[in-house]
Amino acid sequence: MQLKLTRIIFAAAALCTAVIAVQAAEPAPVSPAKESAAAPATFRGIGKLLDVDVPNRLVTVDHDDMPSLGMPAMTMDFPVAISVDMTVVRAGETVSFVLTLIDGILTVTELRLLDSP
Ligand SMILES: [Cu+2]
Repeated sequence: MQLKLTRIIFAAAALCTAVIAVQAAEPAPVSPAKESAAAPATFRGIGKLLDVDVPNRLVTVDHDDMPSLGMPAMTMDFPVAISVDMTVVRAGETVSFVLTLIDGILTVTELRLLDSP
């Protein structure tokens, strides 16, 4: 009986150690990025493009409710990151987009056509 109990405790201890080892190992690949800056907050949304201003890198979006941002459906302008190809979308189209908080400004960092009018 004593031996059996010892085995159970040993098994439990081994399991705990394994869990700790996994937790300790996980952050390792993330640490280089973590040193430069915390991962920026991103928010996914869907909306209809009312205007695509390529020269000024601005889009006017009538976007759906964005619960992750605590933002109800509304029409608003967003700056578009230089990495996004704005020529693949046009006013009137429905898009899915990703907003990234860059220097405190919600910036479109992904823009994908969902439906053409
Ligand atoms: Cu909004």
